[in-house]
Amino acid sequence: MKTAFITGITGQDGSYLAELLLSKGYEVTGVTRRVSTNTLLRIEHILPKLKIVEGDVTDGFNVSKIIDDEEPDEIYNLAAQSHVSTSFKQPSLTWDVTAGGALNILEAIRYSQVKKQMKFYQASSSEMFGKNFQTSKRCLVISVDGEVIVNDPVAENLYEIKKYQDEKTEFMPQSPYAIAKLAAHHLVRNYRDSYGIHGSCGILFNHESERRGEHFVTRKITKWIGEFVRWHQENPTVFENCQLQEYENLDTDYIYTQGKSGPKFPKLRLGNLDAKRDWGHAEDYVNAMWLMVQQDIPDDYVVATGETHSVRDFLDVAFARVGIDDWSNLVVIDPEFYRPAEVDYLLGVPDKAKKELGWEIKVDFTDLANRMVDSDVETQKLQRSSLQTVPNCCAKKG
Ligand code: NAP
Ligand code: G4F
Repeated sequence: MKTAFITGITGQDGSYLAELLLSKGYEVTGVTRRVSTNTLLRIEHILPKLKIVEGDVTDGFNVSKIIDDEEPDEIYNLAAQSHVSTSFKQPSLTWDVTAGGALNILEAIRYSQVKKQMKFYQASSSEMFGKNFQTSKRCLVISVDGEVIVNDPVAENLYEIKKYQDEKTEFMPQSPYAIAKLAAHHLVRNYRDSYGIHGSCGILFNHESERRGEHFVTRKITKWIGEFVRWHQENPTVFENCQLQEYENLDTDYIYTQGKSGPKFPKLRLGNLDAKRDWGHAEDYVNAMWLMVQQDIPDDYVVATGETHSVRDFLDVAFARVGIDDWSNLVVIDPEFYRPAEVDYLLGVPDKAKKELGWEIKVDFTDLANRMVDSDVETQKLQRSSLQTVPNCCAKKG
């Protein structure tokens, strides 16, 4: 039986990866940090099948001890301070976890007795490209038989310029998070070249899911929609003749239906709506991680859908799912959510992963947004009905 060790098992990707590896018959060990709250929610359903060890990737001794004890066949380093905005506020912590953590694992592998049998996966990120992209030019005017009839490079409007990132695009990171990820990325390459470690980096573009952390923009939007739909349903008299999108815009912070004295609901506060991302589903992306590790020769791969959409596009699709065509009165632009430096545009070309790993996506942009909205609406519905059910111990005795 193959064994795998996952750091970051309590996170979005860690939970899907653990499920995937269990389904393939692996024995899976995951590291969790001792914290004062419950971080096991995403893996609660598979906990009995996992081995959980206490640890922290910033503690090199702890990491070495776990790797020595477990001697896993495969190590997946998903642990990170992964929130870009937070990395501007806590750059030092972000560096220690995201760059230092990777170094601690690589050192542990380097000195392990079974180094040659271990395969390592590092969670690199499209954030490393930052402001940079490449371009390709495609002529839009062709004749019926496919022949290019205009070939004048000056006539720019006859051409489509595609901006994209792939394995050959130079990195130009824009945040402490991206810089720490880039350091880890180079460390893997350096340890591969210097010590023959089987280390691969997945340069993964944004991937989301029903389990996405609540402070990333997609989940922040869908969670708000779930709560808003619930509020709408809990105020049946107020909403008797009111379509979901008909609200009074009395001030910038709240949604009202009957003037300022009536029930109100805080608007959705967001930052830059024009940023574009290549968004896929996490379940598809953990499969790419596993495929990389199965290769004989370690390498780095871009994993992406090949499509880009703005935050605005995501809002359109997510609100449409609950019947709202115009969300402009429900959203407030709040400068607090702007970043000191932004990554404006990400569109990955995953040709290498498709060709060499046979990797494909199953969930597209619209399916992703719909699944996330449905899940948050359902979660709120369940919470509402559990509140309405009077527990036996509290029910009035007749
Ligand atoms: P996530 O949900 O934020 O999960 C991060 C995980 O790291 C959590 O399990 C967290 O544990 C753990 N962690 C944080 N600090 C740690 C420490 N000091 N020691 C041990 N564990 C620690 O992130 P994700 O979306 O699943 O992403 C997984 C990895 O892929 C991350 O490295 C992320 O940077 C990278 N990545 C993500 C994307 C994306 O779009 N999702 C794209 C490219 C790369 P707690 O539960 O205790 O906080
Ligand atoms: O959802 P985000 O916070 O994701 P971001 O910054 O792209 O980072 C995620 O993807 C990376 C891969 O490219 C990962 F490496 C990283 O760990 C993380 O998973 O923000 C997406 C975009 C940004 O341009 C941001 O400025 O949405 C914009 N945005 C607008 N309003 C917002 C908000 N982002 C957040 N988090 N919150 C807002 O209110």
